[in-house]
Amino acid sequence: MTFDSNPYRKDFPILAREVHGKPLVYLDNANTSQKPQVVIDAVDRFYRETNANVARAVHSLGEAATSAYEGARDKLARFINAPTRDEVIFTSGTTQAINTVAYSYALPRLQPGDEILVTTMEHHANIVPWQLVAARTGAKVIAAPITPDGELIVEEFVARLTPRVKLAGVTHVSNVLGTVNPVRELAKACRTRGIPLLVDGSQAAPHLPIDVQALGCDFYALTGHKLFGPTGTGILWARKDLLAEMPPFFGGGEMIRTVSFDGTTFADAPHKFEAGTPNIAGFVGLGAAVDYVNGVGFEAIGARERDLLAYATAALESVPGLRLFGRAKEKAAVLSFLIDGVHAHDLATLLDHEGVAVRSGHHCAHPLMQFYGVPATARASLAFYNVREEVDALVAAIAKVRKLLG
Ligand code: 7TS
Repeated sequence: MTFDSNPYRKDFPILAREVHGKPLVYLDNANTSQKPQVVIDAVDRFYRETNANVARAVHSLGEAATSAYEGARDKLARFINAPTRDEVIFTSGTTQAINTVAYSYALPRLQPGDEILVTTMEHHANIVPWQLVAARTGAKVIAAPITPDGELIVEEFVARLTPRVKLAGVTHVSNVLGTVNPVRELAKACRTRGIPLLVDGSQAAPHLPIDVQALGCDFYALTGHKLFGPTGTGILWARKDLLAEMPPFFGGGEMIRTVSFDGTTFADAPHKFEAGTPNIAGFVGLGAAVDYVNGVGFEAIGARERDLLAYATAALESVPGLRLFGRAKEKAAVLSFLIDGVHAHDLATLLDHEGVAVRSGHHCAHPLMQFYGVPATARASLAFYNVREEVDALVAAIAKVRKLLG
């Protein structure tokens, strides 16, 4: 299969490989995306030419490594339009970012009876950290409902923003439904009530331009490995005044000002939240990924993904017995579905034999599966490097599976 209609495919070496003797059709981008050669090269070059620890050695390599690492922070700050680079904390991913807010911001503030408001469509990463700190404080986690089409019911979210709510969290884009939530509107409602809003941007960053100032949120978390960068990278952005009030979550080297047995004083953000040796090469790679994405541009990414979403939606709807989950008006190219009489895991396994990679399971969204009354779905999640021919391959592989099992 050649996919010459998409000039970006050649930037991603893995897309040229085969699986089970068939061309790879990689439709599991919401899980992790593939890496362009420029990212692979940046990591490789770092280890071959620059490797040293950061923020401590005065020798040449130490300085070069520090400037590459801090340079990545500048790139990420611009990528999300953060007011200052010091508001960008490097984490291992969204999960660590949200846990940092849970333990450093929420835990010291929560009282019995307080609430943390999220939505039914959250990933477990935006549910479980809140439950852990709620269990320690007597607070509780509540959820705003969604429609059967998979849209957040905004009035219901706003109605739950009572004085008991000490923090709200919402996913920017649902990893199961593709729904793009109206974050600006939610942030405005939160702000007028003095409630900080955390946005889980894991699934938004690869698809949409992000401007944390325009969104008006207080915390924004994202994952680097879904943004064409290395695994083990991510960021937490938070407003400077909030970071200043937050005690560190992890203690150790590189996050202190002075240490004695009488007491320790801490560095300012972001270093206060970056104890120990970070994933230096990973962040250098993430900086290269951001450069790459900026080079492609969100206009081109959006245009390709809109075309793919419309094409894939029509193609899947034509499959007899297929149920599609998530029909939001504002939607990213994520398609969850089930086929009558076929378990999602069996479907994903059989699709793999045709070279088609999709995820099956609960997608770390048990409450959403409970809402739809299903244990699992199959999910095709697309990136700008996918092409219509791959959607055709998915549909052809599904037809083969139906014939086999029907
Ligand atoms: N939030 C959302 C909305 C996600 O989709 C994911 C990962 C995470 C948080 C966690 O990110 P991490 O990098 O810290 O692990 N989502 C998925 C998925 O949809 N399929 O596999 C992982």
